[in-house]
Amino acid sequence: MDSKKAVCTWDMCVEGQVYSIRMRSAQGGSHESGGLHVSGAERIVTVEALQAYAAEMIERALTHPKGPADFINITIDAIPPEAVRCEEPLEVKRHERSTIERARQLGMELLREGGISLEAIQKGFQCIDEQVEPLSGAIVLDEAGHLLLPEYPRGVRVTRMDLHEDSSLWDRHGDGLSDNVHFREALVLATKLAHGPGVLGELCWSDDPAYTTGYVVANGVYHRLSPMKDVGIPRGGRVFFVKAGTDMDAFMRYIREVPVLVK
Ligand code: WAQ
Ligand code: MG
Repeated sequence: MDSKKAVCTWDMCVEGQVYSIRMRSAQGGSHESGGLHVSGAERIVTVEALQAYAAEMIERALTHPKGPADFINITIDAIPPEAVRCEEPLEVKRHERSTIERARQLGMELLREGGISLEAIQKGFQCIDEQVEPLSGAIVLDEAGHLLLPEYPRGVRVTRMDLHEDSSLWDRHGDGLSDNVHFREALVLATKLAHGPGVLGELCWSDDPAYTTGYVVANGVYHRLSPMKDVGIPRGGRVFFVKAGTDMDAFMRYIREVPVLVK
């Protein structure tokens, strides 16, 4: 199987049955019972491909750099084809800096230009840097830095998204970027999120100890920033910045339930 591509074409999406398949894994038991998050993955695929993707996700949870998971949850559900939304990928810009401080400083400036206060941005960095237990999802802050969903101390997860087989992304970036799973999955998530109700921006870097490139989304642009952390640091996370007053039930329904293919 070519794991690079979602096996869903535009025609199938509008005419045939597709499925959301998603995996989350943890160590020391399930997330609900206090286990530590190891990894997660998301695809939208045809029925013929489900078994192969399930196998790939299990492999991924068992071979993650953070160590093998002892809890793996795979959820599969059918999606009505007419519910699938297609979105253009966000514009991508690349910024490399000589130090973490400089890359982060630029990330802060870009988020400021997106209408987010310095307090909120600093709190966002703190939420990722100072997490006591690994985040398994994103922290949601308003533009002033207030926690919008305090009932989710480990974060909320975006689900039901993938890259469309015919996406322009496959050949737009050249230089091996299309083979970069971190980048591809992050751009898919960021694109879905950016179309959500009230969303102003996002801050992210990986929990993969070897992957030091992170990103911010502001004003509709996905800014890749290197380096956002030192090699060897197992802490990463996401912060979603959402306008104060946004209907958070509608926000949660969107990030969890609306299937989005990035084309
Ligand atoms: N929904 C919400 N938050 C999530 C999700 C999700 N589906 N998946 C991961 N997170 C949060 C969670 O807190 C993780 O610890 C954190 O994000 C990092 O997840 O252009 O690989 O999968 O090269 O490690 C950035 C790519 C890669 C930059 C980010 O994130 C680039 C990455 P990871
Ligand atoms: Mg990861």
